[in-house]
Amino acid sequence: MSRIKRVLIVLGSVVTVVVLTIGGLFTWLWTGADVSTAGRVDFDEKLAIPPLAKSSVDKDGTRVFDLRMRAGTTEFKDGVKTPTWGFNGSYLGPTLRAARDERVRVRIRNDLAEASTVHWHGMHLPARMDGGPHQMIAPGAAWSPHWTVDQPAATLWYHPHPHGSTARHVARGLAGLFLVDDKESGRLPLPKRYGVDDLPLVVQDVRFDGAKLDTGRGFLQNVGFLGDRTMVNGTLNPYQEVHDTHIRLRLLNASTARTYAFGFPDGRAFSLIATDGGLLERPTSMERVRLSPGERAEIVVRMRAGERVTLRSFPPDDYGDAWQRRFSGGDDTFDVLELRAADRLRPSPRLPAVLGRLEIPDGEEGAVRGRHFDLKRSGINGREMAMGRVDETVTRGTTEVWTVRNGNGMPHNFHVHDVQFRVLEVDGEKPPPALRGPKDTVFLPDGTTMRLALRFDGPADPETPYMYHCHLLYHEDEGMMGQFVVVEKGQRARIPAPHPTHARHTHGRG
Ligand SMILES: [Cu+2]
Repeated sequence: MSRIKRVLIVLGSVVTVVVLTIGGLFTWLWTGADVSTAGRVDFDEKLAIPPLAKSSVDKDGTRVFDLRMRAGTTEFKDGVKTPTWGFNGSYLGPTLRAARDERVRVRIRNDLAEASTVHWHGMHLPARMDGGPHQMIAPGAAWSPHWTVDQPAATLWYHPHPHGSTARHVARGLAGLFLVDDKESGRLPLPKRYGVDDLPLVVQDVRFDGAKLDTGRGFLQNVGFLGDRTMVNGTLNPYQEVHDTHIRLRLLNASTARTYAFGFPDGRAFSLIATDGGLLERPTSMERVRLSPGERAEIVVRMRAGERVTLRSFPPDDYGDAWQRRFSGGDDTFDVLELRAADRLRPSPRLPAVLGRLEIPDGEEGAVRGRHFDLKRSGINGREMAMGRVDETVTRGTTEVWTVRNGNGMPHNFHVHDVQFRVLEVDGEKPPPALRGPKDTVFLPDGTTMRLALRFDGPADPETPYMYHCHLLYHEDEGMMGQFVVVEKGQRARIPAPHPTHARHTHGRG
């Protein structure tokens, strides 16, 4: 009897200790999982503005740029040398800029010790020039894609896309902006002096491990790497002096996994003027703009003389359940940039009431077919990405309606190469204003279904696929990606050349 009692007491104590330990561990994990830099950033570093890339014009009128991918070190903090990668410099890259209808050529040289690619995110261009995982540039090799810019003014960007290694290459510093201009937007009274009242903001979250950039994914972070602070254009604690009453911010979320909701602590409204692929039809006043990885937004902020205003990222609305919010970044707050207004400001012209006209069909008339995409971390439509398999074949010159659904219990987003699409519906409703402009990447919290209208009017190439994928780069690298080709009517897709499917980090095709 007493022996059984003793056993029971010991057993009871063990169970109590285990329960308390697990409970304590969970409480510790839960309370330590959200991050905030609100009110804790010194803003003592002048914001770096990425230089405009030099270019020359060929005899045939082609604008030619040079980009060199290389390794180096960057001093983010005084006296601390961090190993990084960059284009033409040690971190990030210059801003390429070209006008609609211009022919461009970019001479890229890979001086890294491993193969990579350069993808033109948001650009409408032939599949062979797209810089996806089929256009690998071996170490020491060069690649010179060329195309005619054939889309409205927009804030696009470029970054590597080697299958299985994209997150690592982007997080090392390989990213830059590509601004497209056009005549119509050039005539609008919008802030347009680069680096003065028109500020490019490449936003990334980082975490330092000593001098090194940490890229490790934390326990329970199922979206990928999440940093504990942000930087803009490679500047930690950035401030920018401004001298105009209207300041245009071209926001790019160049983070590998984090979703931001940008706004201002004083609750001031700003005007959203452009989304991923260019201008909205009219400016829309709002207090927050949510950007998942890869998305862009252009906003105009009104400044008062002498004030200091913080651009903050707030916990995004509708990010997921409490678990996702806590462990995947949805409860986090960051002070991103301080705008310091001069004591006297130049008055900016009023924003125009009408900005542009959406060049994307609404898809309800003349859409030849629909397709469905089920987003799962294990793969899209139940299949993990395979380089040698074409998932979808699209006929050139047609409009399609794609239904994209995320029921995977975690946030995802969806990016389609080559096109700017129109969001028709979000969960059966008309999309909110921030999704009414041209888009190439959309955020889908768990439980969301979106219908998108896409028009495929580029050249057909049955042998070279474009990608569609989750732009949370950890998910993309894991295989949350598929391939489509654009063909002439009646043409068949031809399977891309055989490719090792297991050696994810060694696809070297010069
Ligand atoms: Cu995802």
